[in-house]
Amino acid sequence: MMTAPTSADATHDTVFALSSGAGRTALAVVRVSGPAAGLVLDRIAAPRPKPRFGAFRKLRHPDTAEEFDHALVLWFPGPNSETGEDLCELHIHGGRAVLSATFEALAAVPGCRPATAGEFARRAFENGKLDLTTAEGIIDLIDADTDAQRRQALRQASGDLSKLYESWRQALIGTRALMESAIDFSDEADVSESAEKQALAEAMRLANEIKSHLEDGRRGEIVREGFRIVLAGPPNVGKSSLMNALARRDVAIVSDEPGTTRDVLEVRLDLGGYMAIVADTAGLRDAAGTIEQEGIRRARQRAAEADLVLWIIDATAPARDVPTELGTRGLRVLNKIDAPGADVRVPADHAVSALTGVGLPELVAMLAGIVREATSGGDAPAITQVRHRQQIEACLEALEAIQSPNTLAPEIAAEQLRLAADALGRIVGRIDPEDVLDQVFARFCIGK
Ligand SMILES: Nc1nc2c(ncn2[C@@H]2O[C@H](COP(=O)(O)OP(=O)(O)OP(=O)(O)O)[C@@H](O)[C@H]2O)c(=O)[nH]1
Ligand SMILES: [Mg+2]
Repeated sequence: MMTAPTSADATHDTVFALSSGAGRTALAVVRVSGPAAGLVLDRIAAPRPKPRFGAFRKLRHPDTAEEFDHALVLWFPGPNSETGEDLCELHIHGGRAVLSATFEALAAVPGCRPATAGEFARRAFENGKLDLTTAEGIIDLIDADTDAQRRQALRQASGDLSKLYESWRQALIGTRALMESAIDFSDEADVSESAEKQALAEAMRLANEIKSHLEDGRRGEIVREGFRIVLAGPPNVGKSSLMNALARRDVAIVSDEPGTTRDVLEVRLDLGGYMAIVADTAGLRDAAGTIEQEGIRRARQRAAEADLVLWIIDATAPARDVPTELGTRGLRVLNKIDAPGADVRVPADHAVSALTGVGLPELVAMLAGIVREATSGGDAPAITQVRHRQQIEACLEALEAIQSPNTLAPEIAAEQLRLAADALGRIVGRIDPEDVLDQVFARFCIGK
């Protein structure tokens, strides 16, 4: 994937791209953004239509005047456009030949070139039409596979998170100004002391609010990245069989030989509208060769990072107990209840047969319930990305340095408040190291 150009000249170009889906379609939307967008209409789709009104036009090559399509065209002069620049849209017929003729014609207009991935969004960001958090929401919306992901992304794309972070940032800036006034009036003890007290109280209030936002059980990240379920247990209990049954396809190799699975295998499942990532792992046992040992190490690591561990017990050989390290994120699943000699009285949270499918729908419903529980948290917007979490933690850390027994000089407290506000500024892209911007916008596809 190409990355968006960052040099200043590149943004003076006029860029074009197919913004609708690729392939043979009835209609395709080509967007053109930049100073030459109006010229594009004059040269290819004259006369230029009234701003923000659709008009039917014959499209012609700017040099040969050869007609290549009939299209609906729209004209959005900047700054009232999606990118903030002059922008036009050509709703052409969706065939490959029409599209390539359109691109050829556009490239023939001076100053026009094809857009790189995310370039439209990047321009919108640079013109203040979009903040970084909202941009990330739009990417997530395009990428969303499940209903929960779509709902959360739409919320972020409509600015819910940006508003929250921006409101805290503004409050911190205000608090810092108050703290600085304590410094300015330091020869008037009363004024200075009350300003400082007020600023400290406000910093503490914000710290508490931010802290409760951090303690959201990762629900936003779970929705976005998927709820991580790990299948673990001794060798040969049917972990891979269960994974295949859940995925409804043969993902993992199954055999009666203990130690079949040596690596971590993953499948993505839609569990009642929520994304889950189910991982099959190597059976845990002591006697094992070096490769299997590495597999076991990976299995333990995955289990430690999981949101939920399904500990599989073989009903025909219920030998081992659930290891205590699985803790409260473990669910015991008794497998092979169909097999001759199966002991169905072995204590477990649920019983299934990966072979016949008995008990599987109930297991799926149980898992969906657990994921729903883990992601529910009322109306407050949740943190959706690690990138945000890191900055919020940095913000809180800066604030906590101020509060606890306040021995800091107001100058230092003011500086801590600046650090806290800057951390939040990085989330919405007010303080924008280029590399973060490049990373975020490179995730967009071309034409967005
Ligand atoms: N009867 C019966 N056999 C099962 C069931 N689930 C798995 N098996 C059998 O148990 C054996 C082991 O199954 P696997 O799915 O490979 O077990 P595993 O836990 O992944 O094993 P390792 O990868 O070696 O740790 C195979 O012969 C399966 O056919 C079940 O529900 N009923
Ligand atoms: Mg296996």
